[in-house]
Amino acid sequence: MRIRSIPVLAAVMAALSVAALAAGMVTVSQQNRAFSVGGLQIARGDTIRFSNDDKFRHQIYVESPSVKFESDEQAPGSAVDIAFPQAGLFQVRCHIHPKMLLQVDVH
Ligand SMILES: [Cu+2]
Repeated sequence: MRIRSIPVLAAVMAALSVAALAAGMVTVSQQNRAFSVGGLQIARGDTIRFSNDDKFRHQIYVESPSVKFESDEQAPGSAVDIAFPQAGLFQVRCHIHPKMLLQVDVH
């Protein structure tokens, strides 16, 4: 019993550390010239990964006093990560497609 429980415990510990690493990363798809969601709530320090699932380029940015981010032109199939270290409301937009808007509420 004791011998058999050790691998189980190790598996649980490994699963927990994977979950801890995964926490703090949210993926948003860019498809059909839009973000897959219009708004997101995340925790301070979280990162959003923007995955370009379109057949053309995007170029996203955030402009606020506490978070300034400008991506390079983002080729189809590529991803861009934006970290949000400060609480507040932020807007992610795209230079190429002005109608693209993601509201991010960091708390
Ligand atoms: Cu775009």
